[in-house]
Amino acid sequence: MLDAFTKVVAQADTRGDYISDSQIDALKAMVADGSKRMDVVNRITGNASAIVANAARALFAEQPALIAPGGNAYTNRRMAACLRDMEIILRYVTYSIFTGDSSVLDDRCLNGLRETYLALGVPGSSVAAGVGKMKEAAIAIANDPNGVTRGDCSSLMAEVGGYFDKAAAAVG
Ligand code: PEB
Repeated sequence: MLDAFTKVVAQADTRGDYISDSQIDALKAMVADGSKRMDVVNRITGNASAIVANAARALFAEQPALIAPGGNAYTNRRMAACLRDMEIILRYVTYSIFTGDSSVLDDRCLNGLRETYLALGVPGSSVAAGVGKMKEAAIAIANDPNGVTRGDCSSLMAEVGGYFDKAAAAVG
């Protein structure tokens, strides 16, 4: 598992070279904006159950076959598994935001997930749609200018969106 710092070190080590100025500048900028990152993680984590529940509700409203008899979220057991999966994916996204690197999401959540859903008969495209809804909700909550020191969060929001997109693309 890497973070933004260990990734730079690993890359430099592979080259057998010192860490470059541009890499140091990028990490400096990340440290300077560290409070924004912590606020984003804190907000998403604190609202995780609402983000998951609302995304699931919206997904089932859009794709009612999922909750109809024979659907992939029909029966409480499958519904519970579905909500749990969305929560797991959201949790790994928060880890990636925190570390500024997607390796934990890639290695421990997304690796083999498409194949798992294929084997289970769970429609990956529906999971991807659910992840897309969590992305919208998470960014709306994280990017709310009220209650925090205001600043430019556009690049951080793009990074956050990228982790959700990665998760959706891995299963969709
Ligand atoms: C991935 N999901 C399920 C299983 C696994 C995962 C391994 C099988 C074992 C079990 O049922 O618990 N587990 C999950 C994950 C990690 C992990 C992400 C990462 C570390 O360890 N059903 C729907 C929706 C979708 C869904 C489209 C959005 O209709 C999910 C939610 N996942 C779903 C369902 C099952 C499942 C299992 C319904 C149960 C499938 C079944 O047993 O029929």
